[in-house]
Amino acid sequence: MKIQTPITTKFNPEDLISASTTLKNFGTWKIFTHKKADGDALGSSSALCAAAKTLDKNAIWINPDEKLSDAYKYLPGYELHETHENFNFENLDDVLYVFLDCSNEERGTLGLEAGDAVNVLNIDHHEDNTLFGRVNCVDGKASSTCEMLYRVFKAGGWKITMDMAVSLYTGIFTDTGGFSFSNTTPLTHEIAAELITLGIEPDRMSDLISQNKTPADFLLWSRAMSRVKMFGPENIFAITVLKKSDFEETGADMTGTEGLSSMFMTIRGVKFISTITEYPTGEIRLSIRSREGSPFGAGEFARPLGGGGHERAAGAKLECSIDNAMDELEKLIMQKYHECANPD
Ligand SMILES: [Mn+2]
Repeated sequence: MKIQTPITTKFNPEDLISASTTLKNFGTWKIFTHKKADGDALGSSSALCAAAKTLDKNAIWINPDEKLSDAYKYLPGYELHETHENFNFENLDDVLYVFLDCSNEERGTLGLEAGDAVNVLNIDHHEDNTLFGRVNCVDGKASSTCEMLYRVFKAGGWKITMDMAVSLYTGIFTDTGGFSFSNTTPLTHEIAAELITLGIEPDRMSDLISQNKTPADFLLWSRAMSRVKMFGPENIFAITVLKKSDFEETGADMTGTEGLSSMFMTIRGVKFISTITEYPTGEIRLSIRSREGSPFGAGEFARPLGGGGHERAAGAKLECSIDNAMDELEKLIMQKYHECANPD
């Protein structure tokens, strides 16, 4: 297993200038993001494609997912994205590979090996980013990759068009849970304010982003809700499970789980939750959330399981059968809880 060390050094604002200069130096940008792309992954990809237009660059937007969430169809250029699970990264003079919202080179389209001599620009806000790019612009304190991208655009003196604003606002809104998570800073609000000044309508954006569940998604969610198990001291832990058959029987697809884990965080007193999802491939993945008062953070729980993410939101894999997954996860959580309660 690869040990990922969280970034402890302070972010250097010069990195914003390096990122914008690097973008300006290349004629073609191939834009990559992580698997199971969320609002920030898609918003930042779309924003960078929109920026390419204003700078007369050639941009190609590439995703590893076969199907992207329909909820983000409104993003400018959404219909132009391509799907590649694997990609042949080559060292070409005028081609820049831009990775957005990826904490390491394995989270998205595969094919890039750490240390490959190709032009990679890595723009992200994950604290556990492995700085795998030739140029890295990573601030673990930023709310979102869209916030990072806005700062890169500003550092380059680029004009923010309405298309760019719609995309940037989407990523900032979704990664901050509508400006409600602890990653929301004065800067986040300042950027949002400027996007609103440019013409963004917050009520319209909120409807576009939040009012997007299908009836099948609700049937799926009701199954997850009916299986919630709460445990631990004062029931601060909650877990649930969705099986492959739940997707087949409700008609929901894998994008239907977006927002589900955050919804479980609304249970009074719950400080840490994890949703187990069985993928069509049989792979079992955990979506993890934590809040103030949890004995350990989401990222801290995910890392020993080969996963990663932020303090408050993370993901990992679970190696067991789906029928034992709830028991297995409960055991892992209680183990971690006892470890934290009795260090040594
Ligand atoms: Mn993000």
